[in-house]
Amino acid sequence: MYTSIQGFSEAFKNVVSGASSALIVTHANADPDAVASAILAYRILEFLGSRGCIGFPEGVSKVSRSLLDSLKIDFEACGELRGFKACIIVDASNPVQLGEYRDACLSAPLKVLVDHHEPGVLEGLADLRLIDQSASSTSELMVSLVESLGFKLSSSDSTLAASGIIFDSRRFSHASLRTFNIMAKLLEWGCDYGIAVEAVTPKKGEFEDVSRRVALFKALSRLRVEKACRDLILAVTHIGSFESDIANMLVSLGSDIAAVIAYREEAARVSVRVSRRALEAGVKASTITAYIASKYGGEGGGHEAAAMAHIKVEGDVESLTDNIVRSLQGKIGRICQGGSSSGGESKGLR
Ligand SMILES: [Mn+2]
Repeated sequence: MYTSIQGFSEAFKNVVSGASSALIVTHANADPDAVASAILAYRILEFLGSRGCIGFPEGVSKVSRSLLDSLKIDFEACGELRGFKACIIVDASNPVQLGEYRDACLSAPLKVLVDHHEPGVLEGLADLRLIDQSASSTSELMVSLVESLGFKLSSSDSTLAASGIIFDSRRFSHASLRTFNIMAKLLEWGCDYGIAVEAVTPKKGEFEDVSRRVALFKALSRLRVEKACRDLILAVTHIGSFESDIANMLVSLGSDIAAVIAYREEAARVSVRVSRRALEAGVKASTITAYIASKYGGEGGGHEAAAMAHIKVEGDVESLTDNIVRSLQGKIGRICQGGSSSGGESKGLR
């Protein structure tokens, strides 16, 4: 596995050059980072004389759609899903995230992964991988790759890549010297910074969307709140959609570990966010989702502060929610005590 661009770039060039057909795929409902990374992978293949097409599982997010349209980004979407010589996976760590492209990707003889999430199942399946959790975004890694291969992006591709970086770094809340160097490079290549920022800034009306507000209050009405690890607040609830938004809101309201379950027949997504306090106590969102995935059967992945688990579900969502509360209380207790004691005794908030 490569953690830096040197080395990876050479190896990538060697294995991918001339590949007659490659599938480029990313996580479902692709956000601007995922979309920009996929487009950059497409341009890189073109530069190396290979042919690729892009598969966006379940399509792209609303924000990504308007970016692709306004910047008039062109690429070939995949038609028939067979016979790929290579699969290039960007910004995803687990097969479940690849949706309808999963089998076509995993059956390709050559699999390449570029990602900045905590390593998941795909790490072990990829023949060549660049995983760098210190990167603000996968777009940042892809721009470095473009640079090290020695070509330039067009101005619209540069704007798209900048949007990916701005979006995933939460407007540079997580950024490094490299992030800013890469941004400088994109500006040199003609990135329109104003457009890039504007595109990923939530519009006022988005927060006022009635279905989102209703979801928030439903989620609050079903909220279970418990203390874990002395004074960390664990908040767990379930909802049909907007689970990630709601998990973010629960942390901004003061909870330390928020887990929001989105239930779909026999399967569920659990979105987890943790506060700075939780991180200081050693409780990471990616550890929580890995634990949930192993306990319920599924896949978990993400970052220290934000992560998602996809699990299989039996029974009703109310008992699943209760069950998750109890097991997380125990797990968090064990993490805080350095993984020794069983923890988990109930200390309900009244
Ligand atoms: Mn990303």
